[in-house]
Amino acid sequence: MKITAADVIVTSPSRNFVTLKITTDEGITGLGDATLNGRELAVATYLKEHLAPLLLNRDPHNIEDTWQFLYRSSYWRRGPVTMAAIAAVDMALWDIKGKVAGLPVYQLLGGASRTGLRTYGHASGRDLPELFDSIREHLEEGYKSIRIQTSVPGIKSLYGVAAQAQSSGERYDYEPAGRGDLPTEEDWDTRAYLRHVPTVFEAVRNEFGPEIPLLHDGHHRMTPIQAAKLGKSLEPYDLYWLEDCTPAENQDALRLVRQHTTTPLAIGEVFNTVYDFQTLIREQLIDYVRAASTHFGGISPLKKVMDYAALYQIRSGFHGPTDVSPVGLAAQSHVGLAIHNFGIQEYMEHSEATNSVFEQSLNFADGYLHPGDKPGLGVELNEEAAARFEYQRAYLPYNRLADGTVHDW
Ligand code: EZ4
Ligand code: CO
Repeated sequence: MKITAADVIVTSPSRNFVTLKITTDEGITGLGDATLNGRELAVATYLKEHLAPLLLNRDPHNIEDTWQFLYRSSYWRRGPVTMAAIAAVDMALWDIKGKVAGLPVYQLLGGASRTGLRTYGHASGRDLPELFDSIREHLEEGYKSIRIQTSVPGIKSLYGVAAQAQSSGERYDYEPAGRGDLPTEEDWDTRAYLRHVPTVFEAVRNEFGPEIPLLHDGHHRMTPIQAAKLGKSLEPYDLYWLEDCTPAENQDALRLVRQHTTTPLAIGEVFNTVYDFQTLIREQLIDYVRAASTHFGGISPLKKVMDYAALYQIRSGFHGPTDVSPVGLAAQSHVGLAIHNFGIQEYMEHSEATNSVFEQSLNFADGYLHPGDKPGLGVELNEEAAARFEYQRAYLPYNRLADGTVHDW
């Protein structure tokens, strides 16, 4: 079998997505997700200009060889653009292999280790009553675990909620990539945040009891000692995890945080390769691997990093915002179903418009996600529908402190 075409489809049903479609001489096609939120066209160009010509005439069955060839032959390694492009190729080849075998990809990865993937959803609100409503809504939809983000008194932007959703009053279903020519500026004050967050968790525990697993995302905004302080102050509320407490570039920072708190830590949504996790896993500085198949080079390296993490009882918590497309979500759901050390899957439902473009066998019921049993990844792209949603430039927001200094967002 030979690859005869590698096409890149950019579409924007509610938000931008970049999808690679690989076609073979036997007419079998495979899909891969190459969406890099706010920088989508860089990956589309990387794929079109640099990888597509290398794929033609290759045997699609040689997934590992193709991955190594694309990773090593570029000379320039790693980085989100390169790794999202390689991820799309890797996923598309697993999709093809599954279709040829007549099996869903999780079967090729060793078969199911569980009946479904436990998920968590995002609850947020401007104040406690609004947050409680959001939590109740998620519980009614079947979610058994919930991420909590709220506004902080004195800060104008509602942390964890898109500026657009704030102004329109919509429920925060979509990731905060604001469409427009310039990013939205938000404000931030870490001291106010550190005072406020424990009071929110105390109120949520008082209202909803001790059982629900609760999560929180710090979005790289704290210094190590601030993160240590937050971890300690949240210990009475028994968090499932505290995510991205410090900026991801500095892995050494986690040693300090770890010495001070038993709040479990999750990190890695902006990581691209196993090397970003190497110290964190070997020194047991984290509890959950937050990588997404899309930004981590695909299914093959995600399975490998989880096998490495298993040596240290570290589990998965794959990044699952809506900027991971249904193809990327399916890819990591197959991995999650197959590995023994699965932890939890983040799940934000895609919009109806997104689901009209990506037809999926994935299903969500009673808080559990399953990639379905269609051969391959279980996602097909409706190209006619995709063509109806034209790309629109979009940016993530950014933060400034009261004195005008740019801060991590
Ligand atoms: O801001 O995916 O845990 N989830 C997150 C996401 C990220 C976006 C960035 O593209 O932190 O909401
Ligand atoms: Co996050």
